[in-house]
Amino acid sequence: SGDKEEDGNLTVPEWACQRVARLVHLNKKLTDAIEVLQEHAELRDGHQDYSRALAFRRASCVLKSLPFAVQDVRQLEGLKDVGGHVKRVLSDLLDNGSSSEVQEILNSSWYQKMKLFTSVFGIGPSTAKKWIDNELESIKDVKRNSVRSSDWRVIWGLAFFEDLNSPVLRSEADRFLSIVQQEAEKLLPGVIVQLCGGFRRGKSSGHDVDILLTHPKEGSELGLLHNLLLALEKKDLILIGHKEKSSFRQEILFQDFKLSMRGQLDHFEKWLGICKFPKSFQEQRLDSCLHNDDSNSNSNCLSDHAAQDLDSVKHCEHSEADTQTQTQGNSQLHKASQEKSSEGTVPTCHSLNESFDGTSYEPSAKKAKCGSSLDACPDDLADSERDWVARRVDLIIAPYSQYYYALVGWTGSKHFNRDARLYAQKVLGLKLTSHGLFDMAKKEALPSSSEAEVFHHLKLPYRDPEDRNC
Ligand code: TTP
Ligand code: MN
Ligand code: MN
Ligand code: MN
Repeated sequence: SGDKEEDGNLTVPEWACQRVARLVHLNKKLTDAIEVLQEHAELRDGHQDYSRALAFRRASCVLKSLPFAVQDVRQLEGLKDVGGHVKRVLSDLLDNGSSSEVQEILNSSWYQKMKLFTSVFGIGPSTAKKWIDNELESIKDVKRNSVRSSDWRVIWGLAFFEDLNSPVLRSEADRFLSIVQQEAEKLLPGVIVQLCGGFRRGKSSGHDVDILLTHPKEGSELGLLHNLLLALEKKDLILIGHKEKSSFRQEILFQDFKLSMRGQLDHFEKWLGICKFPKSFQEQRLDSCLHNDDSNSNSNCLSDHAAQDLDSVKHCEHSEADTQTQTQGNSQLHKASQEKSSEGTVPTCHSLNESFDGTSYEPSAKKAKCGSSLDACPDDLADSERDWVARRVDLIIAPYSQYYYALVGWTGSKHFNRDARLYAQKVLGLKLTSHGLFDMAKKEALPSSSEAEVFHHLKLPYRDPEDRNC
C-alpha cells in the first residue's frame, strides 16, 4: 500500500488487485463523489463514456487504498490513476466541501430518473432511456403506462420494486444461507455452500444474496440445483426465477475473452431469481455471529458500518461481463444484448413438477389465480398482505475443479475482477475467468485447490475478501 518516498512521490502498486481496498477507508467523501461521476458516465453509455467511467473507477479505487486522508491534491502527485479531471473535482471537494460538477449531476432529473429506472431488476441504461424518452418519471408512471415487458425480471422487478430496492440485511443473508446449507446437505452430503458477493467482502447489507455451491466429488453436483429448488419451493421460499443450464464447454477455455464470454458473466449452471424471505429473517439472532463460515464475519454482526453501507447499495443488474480487454463498441453491444437476452422467456404458470426445462419457477399458491393473464399475477401478490419480503438471490453451481476460481469471481468486487483479469492478461499473459487460469500459449490450465493458490498462480499477494473492496 501507499508510501511516501523520500522525493515525495507516492507509490501505490500499479494494479488494484495488488492493493488492499477496504469498505471502510479514509477517503470516503472523495470516493463517493468520484463514483457519482463514474455512474453518470456509465449511464450515459455513449462513445467515450465507458472509458471515462473506468478512469473514474480507477481513481476512486486508488483513493480507497491510501493510508492517509487526502487534504490537498498535491498529496496525490505521481499517482497515474488520478488524472487532471479528477484532481479538479477533488480540489473543489477539499476547498469547498462539495463539487459543483457532482452536485449538478446529483440534481439533474435525467440522472435521478436513470438511477431509478436502472434499479429495476432486468433494466439497463438503454431501456431506462426509452422510458425517459417516453416521458415516464416514476415507477408508478412505468406501471401505469403498462410497459408490457416480456422479460420476467422486469415484470416481477416492477411488481416488487420496493421490496427489491430495500437493502438485504446480513441477518437475512445468514438465515437464508443456513436453510440452503441444510437442504443442500440433505440432498448431497458433503456439499460446500458458500456465501459470496458483497456479504463475503464484509458488507452489512446488499442488493441480493449470492450463494456458490460445489462438491469435492466432481460430478456429484449434477442435479443438485434442480432438487435444491424443489426443496426451497416446498418451503415456500421461491417467488420466481430462471434456471440457466451450464454453457461450459472445454473448447472455450482457450478462446479469446470476447469469443468465449459473449457478454455472459460465466458459463456455470445457475438460478437467478427472487425469493420470499420471511420478515423474521430480519431479526438479528444471537448465534448469527458464530455459525458463519467466513472467518471475518464478526464485525458484521455489530452493524458498525451499516449506515455507510446503506448508501453504497447499488442495484445494477445489467451485468458487466465485459473486461477492459473489450473494445468500447463491443461493450455497448454486450450491454444491449444482455438486456434483450431473456426477452421471450415469458414465465408460465406451469406446475413445478412438470417440465423443468421450462426453467421458470412460480409459487404454487398463485397458480389458480393466474389463469392466462400472466402479468396480472405479480401485482396481486405484491399488493396482498404478506409476512415476507421479495429478495434477489443468485445460486451458482461450480464443478469442484473450477470452484476456487468461481469463488474469487463471485466474491468480487466487480472492479477487483476486472482489474485482476486485465493484470493477468497484460502482466502474465494468462487468461483469468471464473472457470480457471489459462496459459493461452501453452494451452495449459493452472488448477487451484484454494483461493490462496489462485493468488499464488497470479503472483499476487493473497488478499482476504474484505480487502478486495475496490
Ligand atoms: P453482485 O451480486 O452483482 O454484486 P455484489 O454482491 O458485489 O454487490 P451487492 O451487495 O450489491 O449485491 O455480483 C456478485 C459478484 O459477482 C460480484 O462481487 C462480482 C461478480 N460479478 C462480476 O464479476 N461481474 C458482473 O457483471 C456481476 C454482475 C458480478
Ligand atoms: Mn441496472
Ligand atoms: Mn451480490
Ligand atoms: Mn448477484
